[in-house]
Parts: sequence; structure tokens; C-alpha cells
Amino acid sequence: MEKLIITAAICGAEVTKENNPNVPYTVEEIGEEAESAYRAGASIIHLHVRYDDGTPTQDKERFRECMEEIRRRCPDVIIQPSTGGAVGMTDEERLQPVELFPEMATLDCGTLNFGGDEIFINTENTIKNFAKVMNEKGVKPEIEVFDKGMVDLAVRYHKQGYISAPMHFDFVMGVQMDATVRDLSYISRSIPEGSTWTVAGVGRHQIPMAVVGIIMGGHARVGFEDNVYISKGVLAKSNGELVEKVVRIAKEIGREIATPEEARKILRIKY
Ligand code: KMH
Ligand code: ZN
Repeated sequence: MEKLIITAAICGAEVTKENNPNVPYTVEEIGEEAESAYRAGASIIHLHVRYDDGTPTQDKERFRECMEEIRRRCPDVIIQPSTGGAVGMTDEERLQPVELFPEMATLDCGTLNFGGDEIFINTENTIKNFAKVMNEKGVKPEIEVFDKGMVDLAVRYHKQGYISAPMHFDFVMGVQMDATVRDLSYISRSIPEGSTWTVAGVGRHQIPMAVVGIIMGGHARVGFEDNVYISKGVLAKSNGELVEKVVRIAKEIGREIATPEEARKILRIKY
């Protein structure tokens, strides 16, 4: 089986220090959390950024600062900015980090309920435009899908020339679709031959879904964006602690961990 790529979603836009005081806000804190995940074995940092008071932002200059800080601490790590940002942001706001030519960025492939009255809006024109801009800039999309219809949409857009192959999918389980072995098994069999995939289980599903992904030959995403606990009722001290747990489990069941360089080869990222 190919080596395991671990993505650390270190910050997100929704969790706060009230959920876990170790959620990073400042440039320094974001750098520290990225480094803890990288040292533990993460090869990709999925990145949202905040202002010092915790407000999420897609501001290009704030992204630039945070990316420089991450590169200073983890020179070879793959940085994958979010283009999802936070619910309610405009497309223009959301796309800003792509102007920094990151190696990857997320491409959310549909609209969904995001809890309470919140709706995370991704119209067909938004998705096509984001995909087109990423393609033009040589940024590899991490295709975020929250249900099977989003896979079908991404495949249609690939056929129409908006998304290049090989495609890399991130299956977010436990928001729209259930975080079950059945659903992960179904969705991971629904992507084109030659594609790669990662699973991100939300909340208590994070580690169990990562384990299923490891066994099935997929890749795994962990981190504060999706879950702030290391075990039931115990807050994680850092993103690194969550990555360490996945590394431990993967090694126990015989799956080696990919370095950033190996992750680039697996994902066919030109560097
Ligand atoms: N914060 C969500 C509204 C992404 O990073 O692309 C969007 C999100 C997905 O987290
Ligand atoms: Zn995100």
C-alpha cells in the first residue's frame, strides 16, 4: 500500500479558544501548531487564518504572513489554504490565498447545511470559477466533498475541463453524510480510477474514520478544525498530539507515513 499522507487541519474557521484554548489565532500560534503537526508526521497543512482576536479572515496578506511563518518552521511542508473560509464570506474574499500560488487549495464542490441557520454556499458558477482560477495558477485542488453528489459534480467538471486529473478528494464525514464505514466505502469507490482520497471525520468520528481510511488505502486528515479532543472528554494539547495518535495507529497496522516529498509524488504535485 502507498505511504499515508496525513493532512493537519490546524485551525479552521469555526472552532475557538473556548472550545480548546490551544486553537491557534496569531501568526506565531499558527506557526507553532503547524510545526507540531509537521514534526509529528503531517505532510500537508490545511490552512485557515485568523486575526489575533480569533476572527477568521481570507486576507491575502494575513495568509502570506502565516505561510511564511509555516515555511520558516517547516520548509518542505505542503501548505493547502482553504478557499472555503468562513460561512458568509464572498467569493472574492475566499479566493485571495490562491493569488499566493500555493501548491494546493481546497475546492468545495457543493452547497450544504452547516449547523443552525448557517448555509455554506457554493453555487455551480462559484465552483467552476474557483476551479478555473486554480487550474490557471497551477494550484492542485483538494476537492472537498460532503456527499456523493459532490463527487459527481467534480467528475462532470473534470470532463468539462475545469478540473485536471489526477484528482484528489477529501471526504468530509459527519457533516452532511454519515461518518460510517458503509458511506466511506461507497463514496471512495465512486471516484475516477487514478484519483487519490483523504478522509476527514468530524468530531468523535475523526480517529475512527482515519483508521478506516488507513486500512482502505486512503489518506487521513486530523486537526482542530474538525475535532478538538484527543479522547472522550479530554482536550488535545496540540494538533501534533492528534497527528501522533494517527501515526501510532498507522505504524501498528503496517502503514508507513509519507514525507512531504513523498506526498508530492503520490499526489502528482509539480514542485
Ligand atoms: N469553514 C467552512 C465554511 C474549506 O476549508 O474549504 C468551509 C471549510 C471548507 O472549512
Ligand atoms: Zn477548512
